[in-house]
Amino acid sequence: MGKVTEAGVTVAMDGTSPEMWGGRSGKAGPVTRGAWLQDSRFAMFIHWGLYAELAGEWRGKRYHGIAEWIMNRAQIPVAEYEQVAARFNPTGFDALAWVRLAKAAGMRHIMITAKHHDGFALFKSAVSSYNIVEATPFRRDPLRELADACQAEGLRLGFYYSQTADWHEPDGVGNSWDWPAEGRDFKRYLRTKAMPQIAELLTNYGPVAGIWFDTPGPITPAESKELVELVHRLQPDCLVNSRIGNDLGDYDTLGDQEIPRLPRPGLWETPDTHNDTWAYARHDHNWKGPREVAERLVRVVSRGGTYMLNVGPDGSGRIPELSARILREVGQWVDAHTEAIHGAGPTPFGPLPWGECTTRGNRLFLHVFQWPDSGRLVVPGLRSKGVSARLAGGGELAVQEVAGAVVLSLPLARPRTLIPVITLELAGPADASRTAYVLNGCRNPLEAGVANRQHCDLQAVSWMEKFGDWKHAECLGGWRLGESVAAWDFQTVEPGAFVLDVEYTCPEAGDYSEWRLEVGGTAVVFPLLDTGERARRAVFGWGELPRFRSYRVGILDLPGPGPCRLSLQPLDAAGAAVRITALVLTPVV
Ligand code: FHN
Repeated sequence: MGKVTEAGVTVAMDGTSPEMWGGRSGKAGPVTRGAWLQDSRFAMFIHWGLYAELAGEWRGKRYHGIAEWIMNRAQIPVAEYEQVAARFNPTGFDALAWVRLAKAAGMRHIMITAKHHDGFALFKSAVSSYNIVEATPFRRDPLRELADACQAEGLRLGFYYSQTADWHEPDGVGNSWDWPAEGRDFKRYLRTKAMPQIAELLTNYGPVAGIWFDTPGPITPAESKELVELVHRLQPDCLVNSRIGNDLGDYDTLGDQEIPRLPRPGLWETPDTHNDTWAYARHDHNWKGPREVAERLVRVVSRGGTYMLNVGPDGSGRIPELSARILREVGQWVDAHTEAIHGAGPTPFGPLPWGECTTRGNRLFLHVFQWPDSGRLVVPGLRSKGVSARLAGGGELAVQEVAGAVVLSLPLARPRTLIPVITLELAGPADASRTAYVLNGCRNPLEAGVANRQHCDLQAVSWMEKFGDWKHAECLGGWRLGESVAAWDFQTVEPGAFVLDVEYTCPEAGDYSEWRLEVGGTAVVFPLLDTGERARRAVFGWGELPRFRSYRVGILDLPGPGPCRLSLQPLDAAGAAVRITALVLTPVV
């Protein structure tokens, strides 16, 4: 279903490859439009439409993965899918309740699917009668009600619009089960449906925060540009995301669930699912709990982005209670730490083994994911003098300045909160280095992306497990016998004994490859076993299935304090098949 371009890159039009997310707007310079996105930092994404009524099931069969794709996955003919509209009557829909939930979660804007790939408009449209007001017994316009509720509660509202895929229209992209692709006139689709409907959204609902385009597929640069111009002509302040395609847009939408390892300049966001689907699926209970949500929010903000977390209301119009309860709990934490989230800036540090850092002026907010049981928190790489520290909900903390680090004395008991936050007040801008540290008292991942590489590659691996539930990892691969070496340079603040685990994925071809690791003058040789990775999955035929596991190498002594180097190389040709995502050093207890 994908298309191979001249460059030999697969451009997916079917949602089964990460290339479907289009280019990046590449705008890293001064923000000209949408500075509010940086203040917002936390948003609610809503996927809601006819697919919510189906809840991930069609004719008694469950479709695991992203439920808004059910029309495509079950190849439901248009005429039959239209019948779902005839019974869609979500009388439990309460716009104010959704908006208040977003607000209670600490979210500052909402982005909702006005029209997803199934072509059904969740708003009153003069362009197509295939809309919620005309085609369903519900007859209400949820976008109108949401716009009013957002206005009343002071939240911004934007609209998702699938500009390329439209499975309801012969001229839209993606429906190969009702019509052959030959004869498709995509330009006609743009002129007669997409553009007029986008114009309706920008004319009938007051100020629109953004039009969120998706899966650009074969849209041409001229077509993308025309859509951007349409949006800005009708509402000059309305943001367009980079999934308009062809490296356009006002800001970057990263891949689904993609959180970058490093701070990233410019305006950008990470869209994330709360469970493993965007739309409601009756069988998906895999919610991220409050701490996981809060940690993912903090990770995104600490890289300089905005976290857009999705909810999938059900066919009655209600947001699943468990999802709502978790969001409310996150909101209580966000409310207590608004300065560390809304409008907060990125970390000045390299990887922090125990958590993340966000900033505001001369204040650093340390988000301690792993509370050290030693009662000492080392803030590596902080050279600023005259630092004072306060634990939220606690009091002043004793601060010791040591060479190249600051050490805080903590209470032994972890505060009872989702993430304990410590505020550091500095006399001026942070004087910090991005050097990596391995610390006693916490788990220290040495990630692939941080390694110095000789003759091996850093590969971005993206895959899905059920369907559309994207996962991402950076891996060291392309190992060559006798040539490749990866080395991690880091500092220690004291000597220590650590268990070393390798996190990796490996197909049968790499089974029992031998590896050599050297640190502090000691060499260790060990095998890596195959992890059951499959190059292509037998069942669906879409993409590879890496299977990461942890392999325990043994216990190592690290010298300290001072610089340290850990290097790794394959000892046989089978190592070529292995992809390593991190070495993890955990203190021996
Ligand atoms: O295919 C869509 C998918 O259904 C969902 O809307 C996500 C949200 O980012 N976007 C596409 C896949 O990335």
